[in-house]
Amino acid sequence: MSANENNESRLVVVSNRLPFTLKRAGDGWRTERSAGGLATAMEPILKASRGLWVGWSGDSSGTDDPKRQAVLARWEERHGYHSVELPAEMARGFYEGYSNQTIWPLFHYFPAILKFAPEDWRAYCEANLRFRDALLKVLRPGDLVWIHDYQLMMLPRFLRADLPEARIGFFLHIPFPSASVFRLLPRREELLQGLLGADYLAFHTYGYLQNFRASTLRVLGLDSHMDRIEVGGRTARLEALPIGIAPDEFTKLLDDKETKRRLAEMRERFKDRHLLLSVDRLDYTKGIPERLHTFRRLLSTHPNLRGRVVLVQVAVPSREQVPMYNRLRHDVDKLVGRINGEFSTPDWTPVVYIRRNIPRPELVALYAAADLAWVTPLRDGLNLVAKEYVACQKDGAGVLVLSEFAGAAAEMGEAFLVNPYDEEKTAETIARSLSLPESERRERMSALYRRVERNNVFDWSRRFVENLRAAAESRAERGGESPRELPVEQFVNSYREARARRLMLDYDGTLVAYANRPREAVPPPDLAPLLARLASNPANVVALVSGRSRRDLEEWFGDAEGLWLAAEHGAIMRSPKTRTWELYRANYSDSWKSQIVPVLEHFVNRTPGSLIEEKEFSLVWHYRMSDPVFGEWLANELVATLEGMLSETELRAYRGNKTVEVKLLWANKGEVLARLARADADPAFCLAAGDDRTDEDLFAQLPEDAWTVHVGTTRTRARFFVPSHAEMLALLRQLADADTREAAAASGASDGAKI
Ligand code: ADQ
Repeated sequence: MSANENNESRLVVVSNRLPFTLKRAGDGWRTERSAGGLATAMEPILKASRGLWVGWSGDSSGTDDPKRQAVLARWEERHGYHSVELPAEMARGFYEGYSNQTIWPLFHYFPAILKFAPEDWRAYCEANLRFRDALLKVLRPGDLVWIHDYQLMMLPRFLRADLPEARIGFFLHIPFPSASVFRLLPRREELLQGLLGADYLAFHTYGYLQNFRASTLRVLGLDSHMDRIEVGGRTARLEALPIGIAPDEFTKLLDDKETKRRLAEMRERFKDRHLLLSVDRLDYTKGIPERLHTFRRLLSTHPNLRGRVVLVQVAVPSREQVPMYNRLRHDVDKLVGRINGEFSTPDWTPVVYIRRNIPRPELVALYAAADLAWVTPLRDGLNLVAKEYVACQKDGAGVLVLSEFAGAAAEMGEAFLVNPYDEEKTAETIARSLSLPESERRERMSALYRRVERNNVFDWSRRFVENLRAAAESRAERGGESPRELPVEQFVNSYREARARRLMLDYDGTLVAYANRPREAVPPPDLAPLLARLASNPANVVALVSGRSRRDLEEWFGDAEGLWLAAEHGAIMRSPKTRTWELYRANYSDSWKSQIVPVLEHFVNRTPGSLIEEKEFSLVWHYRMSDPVFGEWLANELVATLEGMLSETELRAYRGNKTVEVKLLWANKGEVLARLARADADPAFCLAAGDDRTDEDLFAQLPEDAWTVHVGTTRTRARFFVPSHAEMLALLRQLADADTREAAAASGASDGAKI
């Protein structure tokens, strides 16, 4: 796909479910409207755009049935809805499994009911890959891809790997939990990496955005800014953009004949009584049992309200295949029965419970008739019901009681905010708000209405699309800078074809994971033999180029035949021939250390968990074990302090991976390259792999066609990246295996290729 702006650029919406659901009807099929907030919100937008919608039909059976295919073909032709086929078992693990029993409870702060099965995670990834394949079929250059919600968090990365130029935006409809909760998620790293494939990520509130940033820092160690995060050489833009509704769709219905008839009916039915209304998907996050308990308390503590209030609870069944939802359904049935049994009189039933989807005109009539909307989810990404109620109270004096834990609370300040876990205070707030003078209720409601009207869904989608376009354009402008995920096959082939090769490998973070203390990052037992195996091929020059001291390298790799060792970022090197260490500069003195150590000690004293490492040619402040946010902040401060002190010297302070290192200007990995080049002609295949800022010197000095590989997904000059050290090791094994297979040919090669 080309990065060029295309005037024909379309909006391609991707979500788990299409606005239509496929249902069996006898031996044929019928189309139903999908329930839930997303379809309600996006429908008006798609109507207005010439775009496409890619999603699952909700049914996995009978895929060969021509009648079924005909229905899906009609969806495509008439509405631009492209269905993604998911086999039943995959759909179960993906949707009922990882999406709704792992991500959903955890992101809504219910870790105790989280369930995780590794096969569900695999199904989640496979399903996301199916969505990618469906997109690859329909995407045209310049299209804007708008991915929705928690079921598709791996899709941005999967799509980016195939289409590096794709313009990808992601919107999360549910909360992003605080980092301490997010950390509990099995496969948390992968999920964050998945999201970071997008050019633009938006959330309902700043709180969620901040939680996301804190999680990328705590889980992936990635720094970010309020509005962006650098990753894989790209910038992903971040924003808080709460969704709105299409208020006119509700206000227009207020004048509809059917709605008016219903409204008159309800007013008659509930006359002289306060109508309290709740409308929810039947989901444990919506706080329905808690609300019923609170209602019971209200009736117990305010006997004057008995006979004078009615709670209409509308609940649309949802996710009935997930056991937790069935249990909830029984609990709610029982509670409603209990309250009605306890308080009903011959002419008054306190709770009217409607457990089904109700048509829009009926819903609007209810919203208009209600004296109070009781919207108290325990956790909710935003909550559209609160906004729909306000829209239907355009000229009304209704009261909105809203949970603090709904995203909508961040923008609906005139509502009565409550903590749904506090039954007593919530009941008090309800009783008090019902007795407020009408003028105050009207004032609050009209302020809310203006807000709902202004921040409507069209505005929301227009801003999303504009921001996505801008984010993708600025990436395209920076164009060639972006690294791609390493194309493994091409890489291995290029190695096999070359008769002379040079491999320069960093150690920490590149071949092994970081450990809390530097000395703990010992190599796995097969690493030195693997490097020796590669170095034993006469066509290869293999150098370990590390910031480590010579003592560490000697201890771990000293016996690996044929391996070049460069310690302390190249300040000293050991050639495989002489096996002695050579220093770059004569007359080196380390008297500078006595001035720097006290500064670093000052920072160690202020930062629990941090420590100083002393090497021959440098001093390092490590803060991997410290609180990451505090650590980053102090690292910036330390660099700023040192910069002033060192400006007149041949020393500099560098930020590494959870380190600040004071080292000599001339000790850098680029110098190692010069040294190797003196010992050996330029090879046809050149690999440089590294993960932190010191490796960037090396990447910068290599020719265009070198295989510069960054390990991890932070910003880099390298042409390619692999996600972690595990993939890097697997690659080296593949190269060594390729050598073994060509051993016969290699044994005939000239010894001259090797030093
Ligand atoms: P949901 O969890 O589905 O959405 P919500 O925002 O309240 O929650 O939307 C529910 C929608 O379904 C509303 O439009 C409502 O009118 C409709 N609805 C509910 N019960 C109904 C019934 N019985 N009959 C007819 N219609 C009914 C997710 C997130 C939310 C987020 C939205 C949008 O969980 O936090 O606000 O996406 O981003």
